Amino acid sequence: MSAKETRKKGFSRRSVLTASATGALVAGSGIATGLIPNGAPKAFAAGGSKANLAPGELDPYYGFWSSGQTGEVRILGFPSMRELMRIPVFNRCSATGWGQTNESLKVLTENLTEETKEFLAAKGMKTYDNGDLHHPHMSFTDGTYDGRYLFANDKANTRVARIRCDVMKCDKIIEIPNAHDIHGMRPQKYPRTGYIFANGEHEAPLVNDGKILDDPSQYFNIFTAIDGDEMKVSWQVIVSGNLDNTDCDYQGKYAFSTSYNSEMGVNLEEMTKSEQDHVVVFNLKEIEAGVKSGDVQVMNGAPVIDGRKGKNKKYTRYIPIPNSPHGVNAAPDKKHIVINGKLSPTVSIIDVTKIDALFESDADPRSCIVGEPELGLGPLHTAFDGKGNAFTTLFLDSQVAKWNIDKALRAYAGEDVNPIISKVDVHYQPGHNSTSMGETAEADGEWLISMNKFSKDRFINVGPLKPENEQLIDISSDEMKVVHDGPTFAEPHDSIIVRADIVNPVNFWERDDPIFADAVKQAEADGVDLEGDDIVIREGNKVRVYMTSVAPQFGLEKFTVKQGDEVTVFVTNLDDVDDVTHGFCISNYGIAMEVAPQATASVTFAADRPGVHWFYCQWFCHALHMEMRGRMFVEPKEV
Ligand code: CUK
Ligand code: CUA
Repeated sequence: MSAKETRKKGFSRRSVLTASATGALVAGSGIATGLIPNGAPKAFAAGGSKANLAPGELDPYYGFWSSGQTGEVRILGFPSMRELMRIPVFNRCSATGWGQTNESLKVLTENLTEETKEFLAAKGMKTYDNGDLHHPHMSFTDGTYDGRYLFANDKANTRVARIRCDVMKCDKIIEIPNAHDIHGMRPQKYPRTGYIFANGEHEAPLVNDGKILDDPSQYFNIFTAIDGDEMKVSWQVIVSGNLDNTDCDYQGKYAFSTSYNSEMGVNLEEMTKSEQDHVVVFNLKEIEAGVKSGDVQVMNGAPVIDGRKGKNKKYTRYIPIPNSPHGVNAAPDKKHIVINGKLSPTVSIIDVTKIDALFESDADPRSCIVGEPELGLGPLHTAFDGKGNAFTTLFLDSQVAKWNIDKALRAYAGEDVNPIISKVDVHYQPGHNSTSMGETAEADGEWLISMNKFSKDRFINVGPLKPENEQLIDISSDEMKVVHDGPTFAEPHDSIIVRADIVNPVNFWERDDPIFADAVKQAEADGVDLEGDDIVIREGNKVRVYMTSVAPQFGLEKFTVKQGDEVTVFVTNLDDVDDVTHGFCISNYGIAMEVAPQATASVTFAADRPGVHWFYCQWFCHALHMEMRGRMFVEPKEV
C-alpha cells in the first residue's frame, strides 16, 4: 500500500497491533461514560476514575498547552494529562532542528519587519531564539473549534504564530509592526476565524527612535486584527492605556480588551493609582468601514485607526472596570463576557446585546454591565461549563470559585441571592483555567484545569527552581473535586481542551506539502528526483546533497565536499510506515533535524571543518538504527 492509500484508508500501526478494533472501541467507551474498567487499580476508583486511563486507552480530548518562556506549544492527552508532543514555535529545538532547517527558518524569518531583520543581522542572527508564548487558541467556525489551526502569541518579540493541525507544525509566524509585546490573543468565533485579535501590551512612542522617554502623553498602544487565513495584518487601532487580555463575542460584532494601566503610568505607583481601569470595546464593522474609507494612517504597511479615548467614538468605547482587570472570557451562552478584576475582588459581566446602544447613543458605558459579583481575592481568568456556571481563579486566595451567572445578574438587580456555589483550594496561586470545550458554544461541563503558578510542597524537591502545578478538577457535580496534580516546566499560562473528534492529524506528509515546497522546487531545478536520486550537485562553492532514507539506510553512504563550501543536505524519508521518523545529525557540526515519514527536510551549513565527519540518524527507527549512518568527507582547502 502506498502512503497515500494508507492515509485514505485510515490504516495505522495501532489498528494492526490491536487484536480487534472493536475491542479498542469498547475499552474507550468506558472513558466517556465514567465506567471503571475491570481490574483498574483501587486508587483510580477512589478518586476521579474518569481521568485515569488504563495503558493503551486513548484520551477523549486533546489539550493544547502553551509554555510561556519556553516558547513552544505542547499537546496533552486529556484528562489523562499525558504529554504527547511538543511543537516548537518561537524556540529553537534540538530534536527537530526547528530554527535550523531551511523549512523552519523560512517560517521564522519570512515575516519579520525589515527593521528587525537588520537588527538581528548585525548580531549575526537570522531570527530570535526565544519567545514567550502565552495563549494558544484554535480557529473557529460558527462558534466552535474547527480543527484547522492553532494560533499563539509571542509576548517577548511581538509575534503571532499559526500551527497547522493536520501535521501539528507551525507554518506561519508574523511580526506585528507598530505594537509592542503581543499579549492577549483570540481568534474570531463567528462566523469563522477570520480575524486573530492581538493586544500590544506595552505602550511606547509611536515613532520609537530614542527621542522620547518621559512623556507618556506621546506613548501609544496598538490593537491588531490579523487575517488568520493569510497571516497578514488587516488593520490596527491606537488605544488609550495598555492592553492585557482580549476576547470577542459570538456575533462577530465586537472585540474586548482589558487595560490594567488606564493611567498610562510607567512605574508601579502610577500604574495602580486609580480605582478603575477599563475595557476597550472594538466595533469591528465600523473599523472595517473606516479602513475602507481611508480614515487611517498607514504605518509600516498597516492601516491604523485612531481609537483613543474621546477621539473617534464610532470605533471604540471605554467601559470603566474596577481595578486593573486581567482576563476576558466570553460565556458559551453567547451573551455574556466576564471581565476579571485582578486587584478588585469582583468580576464584571458585560451583556453584549447592550453594546449596540453604547455606539448608537452616548449611553453611559457602564450601562452594559449587568453583574459584578464579589468572588474573592485576585480574580484572573474565568471558564464555563455550558450549564450557566462559571469558574474563576482567585490568585491571592489560591482557590477556584464556582458561581452561577444568572444568580449574579439577579444579585446585581437587587435580589438577595448568593451567586457563589462552591470554592475549592488549589495549590497554589492559579492563573488561567480552562474547561473542556469551555471557550466555545459547545462547553460540556466535564473538566476544569487550574493552572497554578506555584507548586511549593506538592512534589519532591528539585532545587530552587520548581515546577508549576496544574490541577485537574472534576466539575460534573456542584462540589469541585481536585483529582490530579500535573507538574509542568515553564510556564504554561493557558490551555484549551478540545474534543478529540475535532482534531484529525495525518500520519504521513503529503509529498506536495507547502512546508517543503522550496526543496521540491530546488530539486526540480537541479533535475533531481527527490524520491529516487541520491546525488551531489555542485554549483560554484554551493553544494547540494540529495539523499533518500529508508530504515535503516541513507541513500548515500558517503559524500565529499570542499572546505569552505556552502552545503545544503536534503533528506527525503521514503518510509511510509506509521511512526518511522528518521533524523539527520552531523556530529561536531551542530547539525540535526527530524525527517518524518514522506517528508523532505533540508539544512544549509558551511563545511568549514576538514576531515571525516559521520552523519547519523538520531531518531530511533529500526533494530539497525545505530547502523544508519554515513560519512561526510570535507577536503581541506589547498594552501
Ligand atoms: S496571562 Cu498568564 S495568567 Cu499572559 Cu493569559 Cu493571565
Ligand atoms: Cu533512521 Cu534511526
